[in-house]
Amino acid sequence: MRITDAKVIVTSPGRNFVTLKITTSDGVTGIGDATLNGRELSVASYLRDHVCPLLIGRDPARIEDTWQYLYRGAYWRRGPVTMTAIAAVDTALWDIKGKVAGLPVYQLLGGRSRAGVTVYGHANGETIPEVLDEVARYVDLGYRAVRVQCGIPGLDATYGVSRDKMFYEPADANLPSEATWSTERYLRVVPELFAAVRDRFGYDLRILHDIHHRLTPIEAGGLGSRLEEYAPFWLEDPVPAELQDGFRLIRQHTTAPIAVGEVFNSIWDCEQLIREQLIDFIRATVVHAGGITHLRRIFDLAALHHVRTGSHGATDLSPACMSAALHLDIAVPNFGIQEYMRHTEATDEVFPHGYRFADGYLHPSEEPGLGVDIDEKLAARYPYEPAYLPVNRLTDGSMHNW
Ligand code: KDG
Ligand code: MG
Repeated sequence: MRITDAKVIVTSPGRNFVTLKITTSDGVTGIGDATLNGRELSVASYLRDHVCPLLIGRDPARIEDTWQYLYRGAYWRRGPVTMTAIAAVDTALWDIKGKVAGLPVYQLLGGRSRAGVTVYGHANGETIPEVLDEVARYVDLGYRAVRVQCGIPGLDATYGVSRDKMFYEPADANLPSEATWSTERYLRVVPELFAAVRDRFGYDLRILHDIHHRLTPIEAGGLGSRLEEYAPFWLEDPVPAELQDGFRLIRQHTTAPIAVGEVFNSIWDCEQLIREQLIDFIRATVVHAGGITHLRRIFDLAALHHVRTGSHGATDLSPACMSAALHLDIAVPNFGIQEYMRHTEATDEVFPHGYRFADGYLHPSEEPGLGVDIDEKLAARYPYEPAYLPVNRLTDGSMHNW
């Protein structure tokens, strides 16, 4: 069996998605997500112009060799565009392998390690009472874990607080919109938010919070120590992770669990964080970290160092990524939690899939392969729409991290 076609499909059923579809000489097809929010067309071009021609004629069964060929063979290693493109190829080949074997992919990864994949959703609101109502909605839906984010008094727009409640769609304009940030105001409101959530919902619910790279290590350590009494499940992305030594400083000041990695694209971005046990959860995901093959490698390294998984799963990661993530989540020994922000109805129609939510868990598809497809005719009805993520400035106008 040989690869006979590799096609890049760009579609925007409510938001932009890039998908790679590989077809073999036996007529078996596989798909992989290649969506990089706000930079979608760079990956589409990388695939179309530089990767697809290399795939034609290759044996689709040689997943590891193809991964190494695209990683080592490019000379220019790593980076989000390259690794997202490699991820799409890798994911599509795992899909094909599963279909050829007649097995869901998780069976090829060692089989089930748990009954279901525990997920968390986002409860957000301008005010704390609004957040509490959103938490209640998730609890009623059966969620066992909820991420909480609230507006910061005195600031117009805050990360994580959006109009959409069940979806997460920050790429909101054809040029980047601007948000304002004040660390001082933020540090005042978060402990109040945690206190209110624990007061209303008690301690059985897992509560998570995303700092979105906005603090310094010492600020993050201080916040973590103030939140310890509310037992956070994790504090996510407390600081930009380029300076990995900074995490030692956080650790010196708090035992609040730390989760990092949604912008990581290779094992080299987290090797020190994992090896020195500076984090508790690694959030790298299939689409941005080199596919199932490479993410498995990261998760295995993490398992050696008491680090659990907590993959990114915002709405901008397509159902093709979510399907693949669930096969890994159900199989690996050190699974922690999976983020699950739902997709719009239009997206679900373009990407028919077999995973399902029940009682706070997602369950991967039992169909051979990944159990997800793309309806190309429907996809063609939703042309690409330029959309950027916002940028973020301090109150004096200086650029800050979004
Ligand atoms: O594309 C960026 C989003 O996926 C990101 O802002 C979402 O931080 C995020 C999260 O934790 O879901
Ligand atoms: Mg995040």
